Amino acid sequence: MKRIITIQDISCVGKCSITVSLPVLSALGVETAILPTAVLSTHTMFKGSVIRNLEDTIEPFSRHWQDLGFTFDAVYTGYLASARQIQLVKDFYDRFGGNDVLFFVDPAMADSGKLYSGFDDAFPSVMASLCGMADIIVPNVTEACLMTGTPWKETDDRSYYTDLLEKLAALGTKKAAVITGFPSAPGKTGVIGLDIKSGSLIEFSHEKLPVSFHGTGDIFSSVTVGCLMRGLSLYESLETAANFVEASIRETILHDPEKTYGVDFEAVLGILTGRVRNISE
Ligand code: PXL
Repeated sequence: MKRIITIQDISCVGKCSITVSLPVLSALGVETAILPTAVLSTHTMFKGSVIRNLEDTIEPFSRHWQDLGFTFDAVYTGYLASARQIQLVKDFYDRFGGNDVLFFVDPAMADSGKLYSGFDDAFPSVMASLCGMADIIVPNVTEACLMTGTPWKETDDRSYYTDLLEKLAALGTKKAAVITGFPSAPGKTGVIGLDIKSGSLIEFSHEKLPVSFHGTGDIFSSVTVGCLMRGLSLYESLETAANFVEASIRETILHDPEKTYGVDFEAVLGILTGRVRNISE
């Protein structure tokens, strides 16, 4: 069984980061170790979240694991709260990274043209330097703009997104840059990505549902990493992730949902176990 490590926060209530990554990756049959960077009473979209920073554990925990000889097939990072945490993640990758270790970075820090609360304007360039070390990065459009110094706009001009992909590749990312929330056509949303070695584009879209929920980016990334670990291609992994997020949203809107709380992905986890059964047969 593949063993990966995910480095992000634990938001105790409000479904995102580690509390969604673990069930999703387990459903995909991937062992997931965790390195929590902070514990929060809720994620930061709720007012007044109480935060306990855990970044001082990153170095001693990783030294312990190194002494025990542990290895990981992938290092997957999500929400990181400070420039110091990013530096500590780079140090972690220096210890545990390597050619056979997938380094997957979701630069979760912004959406709809704005940084999440708690980040300053200098943060995206530090996140960009982490993306430059990664194999695969999955920013949304806002994050891609912030990391490349591109003015954010809502447009369906395809060349805006292909230019963004070129600029993301120039950060140094090794295998693929993928932009989520790509408005491929009116009423559609999707993914556009660049396979950096071959220069080919990966693209697909599906119906844009009229609501958006917190935490779906974390679910998308977790499914993608899990599918990659199970041997699916990047295209198949991204498509499985997008379909799973869409199914989670469809399930959620049946019950008069609270958007900040997150989606009812638990109800559709069977899609992932079914997908894995298909791969193994
Ligand atoms: O889903 C991204 C995320 C993760 N963790 C925390 C957050 C956010 C987005 O706001 O606040 C703590």
